[in-house]
Amino acid sequence: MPTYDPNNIFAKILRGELPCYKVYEDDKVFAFLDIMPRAPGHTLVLPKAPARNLLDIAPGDLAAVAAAAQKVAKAAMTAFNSDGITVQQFNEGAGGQVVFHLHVHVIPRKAGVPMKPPASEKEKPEILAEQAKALAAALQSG
Ligand code: DGP
Repeated sequence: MPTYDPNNIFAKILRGELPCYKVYEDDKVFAFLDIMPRAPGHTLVLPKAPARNLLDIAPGDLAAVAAAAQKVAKAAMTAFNSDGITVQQFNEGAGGQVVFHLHVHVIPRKAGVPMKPPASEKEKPEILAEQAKALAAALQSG
């Protein structure tokens, strides 16, 4: 199995070396918007601890990520008036993983609206900023 690369793009975001549209943080987990969303409000939920994917993450960190993904999903139902939520998580290149720090995709869905293809289009910064604000507010009040 390949080892964790501390210079992956999400590790840089976690260290504050690159910007992000943050929506949630606790002692074990960090969540921010995907800049190439498959649907409005598409959020990535990450462990703060270094983990490449499902195959090497410590069970306690995985549990914390799952609990945070549930919080984000519930908040997204309110913030985006969603009809449902799609959760995805990819492992290794063969499994569809592109960035090698474990992340869970939480994707708000509207009935009848298909998801965009993965990483197809960058969202405008002002829209991401607005969505992050709405989601963070729903998380705080929920
Ligand atoms: P995957 O590793 O296949 O689960 O997908 C990686 C996702 O990360 C993809 O949906 C696009 C997103 N992404 C790529 N680069 C960046 C970035 O610099 N910032 C943010 N917020 N998202 C990114």
